[in-house]
Amino acid sequence: MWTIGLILLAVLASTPPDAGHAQGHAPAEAAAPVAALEPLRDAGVPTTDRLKALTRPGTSVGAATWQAIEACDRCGAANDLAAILGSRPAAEIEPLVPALLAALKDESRAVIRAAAARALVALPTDRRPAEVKDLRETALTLQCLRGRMAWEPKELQVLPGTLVRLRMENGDSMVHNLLLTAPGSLSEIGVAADKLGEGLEGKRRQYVPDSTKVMAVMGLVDPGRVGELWFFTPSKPGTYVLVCTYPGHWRMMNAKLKVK
Ligand SMILES: [Cu+2]
Repeated sequence: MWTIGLILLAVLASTPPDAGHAQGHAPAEAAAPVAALEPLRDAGVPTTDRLKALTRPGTSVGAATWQAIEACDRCGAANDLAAILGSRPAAEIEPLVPALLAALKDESRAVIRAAAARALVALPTDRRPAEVKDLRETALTLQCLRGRMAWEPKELQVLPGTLVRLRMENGDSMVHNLLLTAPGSLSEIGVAADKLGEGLEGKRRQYVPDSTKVMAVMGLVDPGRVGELWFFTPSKPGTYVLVCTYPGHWRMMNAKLKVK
C-alpha cells in the first residue's frame, strides 16, 4: 500500500508501471526521509517493517504489539497492529488475556477495545476465557468493482453493540481506504480529506482526517487486495457512514451502516 509514494518516490522509477498508479491523483512531492516515519504509529508502513519494530529480545511479538496498541488508540497504525495481534499464535495471546478482557470492558477506548476483541476471538474456542465464550463477530463485506467508484452494497444493517468484521474487497484498479464515521459527518470528513490531499502530511496519514467523528479506519488497500477492519457498532442506533477518503472519492464512495 505504501507504493502510493508515501516515502519511496525515489525508487518509483524502478517500480512496475502500474504499481504507482495512484500517483496520478496528487501532485508529486519531495520524499519524506524514512527516519521520519514511526512504524508503530503512522499509516502506510509495511507490515514487515512493523514486525521488525515489534520484535525485541525477551518480549513476544504479541506482547509488544499489545503495548503498541495501548499506546496508539487513534493513531494511524491501529488497524494494522490489531491485524498483527490477531494473527499471533495462541501461546502469545494467552498471557495477555487479563489485559484484553479489561480493555474489552472499556467502551471509552473504542479502537483498543475492538483490537482486544479481535485477539480474543482469534483464540481457539476451547482456549478462550469463559467471559468471551459467546463473543461472535458479524461478517460484513463491501466491494468496489472495477471502474465503479462506489461501494456495493450501498447500505448495510447491523445490531447495536455488535462486533463487526468488515471485509473490503478492492476489485478496482486504484487504491481505496475505508472509514467508519459518525452520522451526518460525510461532507465534513470528505472536505477535510480533500484538503489533506494537497500536502505530504495527507499521504502520511493515508488521507484520514484527524477528527473525533472518525470512529474506525482501514488504511489504503491496493487494487485486487482485501482489507479487514474490526469494530464494535455503537450502542446508539443511527445511520453511520462508510466512506473512502482518498482525495476526490468521498462523494461517490460512501455507503450507509444502519445500526438498529
Ligand atoms: Cu476510494
